Amino acid sequence: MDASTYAARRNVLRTAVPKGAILIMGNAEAPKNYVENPYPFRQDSHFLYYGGISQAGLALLIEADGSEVLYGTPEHRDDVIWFGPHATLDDHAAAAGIAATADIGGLADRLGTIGDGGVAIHFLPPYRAERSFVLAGLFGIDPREVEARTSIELVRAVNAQRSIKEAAEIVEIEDAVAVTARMYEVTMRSAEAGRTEAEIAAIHQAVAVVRDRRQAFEPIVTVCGDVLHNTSFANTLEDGDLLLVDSGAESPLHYASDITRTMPVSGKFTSQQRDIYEVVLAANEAAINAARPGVTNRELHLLAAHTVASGLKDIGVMKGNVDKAVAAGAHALFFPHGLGHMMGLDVHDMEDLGDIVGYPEGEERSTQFGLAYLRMARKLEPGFVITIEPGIYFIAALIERWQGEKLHRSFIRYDKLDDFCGLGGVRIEDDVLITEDGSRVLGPGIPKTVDDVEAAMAR
Ligand SMILES: [Mn+2]
Repeated sequence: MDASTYAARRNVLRTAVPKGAILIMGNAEAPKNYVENPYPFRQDSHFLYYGGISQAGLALLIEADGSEVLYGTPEHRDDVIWFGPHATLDDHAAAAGIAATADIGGLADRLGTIGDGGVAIHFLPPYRAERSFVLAGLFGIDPREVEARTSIELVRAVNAQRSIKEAAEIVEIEDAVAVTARMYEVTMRSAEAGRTEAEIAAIHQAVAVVRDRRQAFEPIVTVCGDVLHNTSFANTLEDGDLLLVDSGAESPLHYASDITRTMPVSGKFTSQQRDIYEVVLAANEAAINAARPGVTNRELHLLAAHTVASGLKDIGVMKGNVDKAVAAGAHALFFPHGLGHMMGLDVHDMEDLGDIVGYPEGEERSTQFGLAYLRMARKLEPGFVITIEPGIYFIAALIERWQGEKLHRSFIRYDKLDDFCGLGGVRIEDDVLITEDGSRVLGPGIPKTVDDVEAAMAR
């Protein structure tokens, strides 16, 4: 993407927020255990969207008259010792189509002058504590007052703009998914009894690392898929286990991908695993086939829930009227999370802006268990990129709790659940673009049917 792309995006934003100045803050380095040993740098996604500059310590100010200034730290004569020949602040500004640069040391004074003139300064809510302190310093206020000073007008404008992906953004996402597809190809070939989750996680991520790509988030690689946010790699794979992998590489411009596949360590699903897998696959495909403009993501979620409940009834785990079971939320014992989320520069795109991204104004999250975890409920539009990631899990502690509380006994056959203990979890996740008349799964195909997964695992 070149300077004209970023300039055009800023023009759209300027038109959507016509009055006042707009301040887009870049990220600073984040110390891990002491200042000089930071976490790997990741630029703020809004800053990437409007400027594309992956460099710490910058701020972009769009003044009320439309003039733009990139604020940063001027070159120090010793910088070349540590960084070698490198792009200067002026180089970065030129690449982003920003006409002027200034010392960030003068930003507070400039903001003060603008504010004294009675002009509003719009900025987005901070998601890092350090940002709150920086903003507090810039505006001369208490850090606890920063949240209340953020601009809902700017939040709405950014959400509206970034929700609709441009063609060049889809290219980036498909590039990210393509690398992720290679990660899964190697992983399906490598997963076997005796190897550890850590070994598989290393093999999996290496495919991205050797291409100089980062992960969009910390991957899940586990034989305990029933622990939904399992970040441990401590187990050894055994025949009979299901290995669940949820991961995604970043594109060169830091767009995300987010894919989940579940595979049998032995290379062949048991008949019980296959039964459960086929239900999750049916839910994944039903939601993808139904995804189109005008449909709400809540409807897709409930369609997937219906498919899960219906399939589990066929298997003998659930019973009764499927519509009533889903309305009551009984399926959430097995499918407790939401169907998916927006994806773009962030793996959960723009979640720093809050529920405004996933919920239309005036609509709140449900309080029902399961549906409450649906991050994205709003009506789909062409250009949205969403994940579709239904799953079925046998979570012993949750089953025990529900059974103890005698919950949904008319829909759940608790007496049958002992047979499924130890199965873990199955999730199948794809990244999906909403098109003018339907949807398209992004990236090259990644083995998903029982036959294709088993074939990809064959050695
Ligand atoms: Mn996801």
